[in-house]
Amino acid sequence: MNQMMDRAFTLAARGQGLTRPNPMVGAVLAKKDQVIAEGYHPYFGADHAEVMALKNFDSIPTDHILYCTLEPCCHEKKKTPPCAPMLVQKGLKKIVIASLDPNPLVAGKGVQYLKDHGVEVVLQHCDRNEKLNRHFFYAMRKQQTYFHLKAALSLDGSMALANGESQWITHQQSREYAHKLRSQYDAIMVGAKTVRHDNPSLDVRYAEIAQNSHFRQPKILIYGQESLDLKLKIFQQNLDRLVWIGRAPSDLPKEVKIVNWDSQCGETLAKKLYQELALHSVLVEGGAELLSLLIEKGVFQRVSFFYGNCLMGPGKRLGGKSILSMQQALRFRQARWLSFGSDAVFEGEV
Ligand code: AOF
Ligand code: ZN
Repeated sequence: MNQMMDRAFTLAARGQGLTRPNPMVGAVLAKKDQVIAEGYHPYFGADHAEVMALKNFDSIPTDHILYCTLEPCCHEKKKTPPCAPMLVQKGLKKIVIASLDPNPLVAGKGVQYLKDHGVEVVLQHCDRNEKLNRHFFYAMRKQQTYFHLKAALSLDGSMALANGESQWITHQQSREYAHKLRSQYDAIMVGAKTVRHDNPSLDVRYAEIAQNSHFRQPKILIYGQESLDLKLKIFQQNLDRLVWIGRAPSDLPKEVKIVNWDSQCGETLAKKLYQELALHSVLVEGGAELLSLLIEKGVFQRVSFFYGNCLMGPGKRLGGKSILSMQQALRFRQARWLSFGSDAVFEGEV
């Protein structure tokens, strides 16, 4: 990859966890192999990468090229003014982009606008965007929410003891990694039984990003139908963050939003969450019943299985579809193992 585009991606990644559900975008203005100015989209609602990079320029010299990791936007009626007209107005002559913007409101129209106004546009396709902005690309293309399943398991494959106890299977170090993961998702989803049993806070605490004033805690989605004690931790914070999925118990505080969804109905949860809550990404953290339901229905794009250094005997396990031959066993793409002390984490994509 061109070194300017490489730099633009490095800058883009600084917005990780802060721009969601917007994509991370970086931009570099260069004169031959010299960087003249740089910018990135720092957080949701803030200026776009191109605006940040060019804020000190009233007009751009004709021998300067802008490298941008994403096609400049051209649509209106949104948080910030569109970038493509600004680039034309400042006299940009050439831009190199790494991907078209999959947002249907842009999707090539930004490039067309630039070309129509005499700007040379080079599309230097780069897979890095697919990884960096995997949630945004998936949600925009499929118009549905990206699901990442996360489970903590013992070495012998239990997620909890028969009595529901599961604290703790993994150690602090891998829990820090889990919090970093949480920070990258629009929402964290759990089953109501898990909330009742574990009384989790479901926020990002053990990660530096939580100190950033622009960081917004992910929403909390609770799936199930059983009544929960209102003294539980999730009810002791901003109730705007809570969404109940499924048939809500009658004593739920009225501030909690409800999304009616029945696992037996044809409509997929991924479409429903996208349409009703505009969520691009959800990290599902358990318990075994909810994870098994989503595995059975094939509602997942990525998994993280955290293995703790313990044997727990026959307890609560993951279900899913019965597999009749090893040929049908699901194997993951981009598989990798991470290790945190004596814990190991498997990650892969469907
Ligand atoms: C760009 N440069 O740095 C980003 C872009 O609500 P807004 O104004 O922030 O616009 C969000 C949309 O703009 C987002 O859905 C995506 O299509 C595009 N993001 N575009 O030219 C940027 N972050
Ligand atoms: Zn823009």
